[in-house]
Amino acid sequence: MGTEQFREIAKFLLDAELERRDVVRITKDKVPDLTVDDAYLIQEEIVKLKLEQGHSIVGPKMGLTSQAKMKQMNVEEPIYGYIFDNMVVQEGSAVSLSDFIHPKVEAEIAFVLGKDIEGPGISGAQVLAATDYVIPALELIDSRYENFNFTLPDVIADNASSSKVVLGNRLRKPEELELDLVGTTLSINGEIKDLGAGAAVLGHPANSVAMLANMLHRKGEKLTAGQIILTGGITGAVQLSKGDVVSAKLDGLGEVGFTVVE
Ligand code: OOG
Ligand code: MG
Repeated sequence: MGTEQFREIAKFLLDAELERRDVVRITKDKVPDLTVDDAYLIQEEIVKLKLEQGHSIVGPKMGLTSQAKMKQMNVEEPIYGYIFDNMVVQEGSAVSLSDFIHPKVEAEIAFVLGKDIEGPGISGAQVLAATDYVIPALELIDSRYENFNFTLPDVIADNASSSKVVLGNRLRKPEELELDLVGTTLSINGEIKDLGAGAAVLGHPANSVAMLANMLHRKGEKLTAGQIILTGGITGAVQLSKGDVVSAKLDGLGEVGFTVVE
């Protein structure tokens, strides 16, 4: 496969996103032998196309970093993707179901870096030393594939199902908390749908950022100061419906929420 075909598949997935239409996973007929490396090259083309459209990168994100997520999606390896400026939703605001295909929400911890981090061999402790703030976050994922039915290369090529992010208003210094012990609940209309703790994410969410730095190093890239990085769902993802009032509470980090309208 060459750049031309990567770009063609990237456009196919981007069109599905723009037209809010689900598609059959690309490993079904288009590229049955797609490797993980080639899937990241398709993702790179998606990133380029979004940049060409005038959007900017807020930061990379990690996905499938907890057992809850890996089991739910039947994929056993962490992945990364990118969040863009037009994906960020104001905390407390309303999102419209018509902007999505079949959105789900998951509770996460986001890191804001104060210093660049460059792999290889980055540890969670090094990440904590380079982090300015941690923020409670809700990620809205919206796989472009029918029924979120995908394999590892499919979801990588699809920019890790990225769609929207809601960030809490409160910034906390990472050293003020033990992030692995942060109890987390994800509620819809006042009912707890799922719960967990920071340790669900690779033992400690800082390990997720460390793994990301080490994965990006293979492409000659690094994490940069100011980037906002999602560390991956602590909870499983929950399907959204019209009228939902969504809220996550993260012990010591605070609350973050939004509502869903038609
Ligand atoms: C892939 C995206 C995973 C996370 O936090 O685990 C992700 C998916 O589940 O569709 O963002
Ligand atoms: Mg996520």
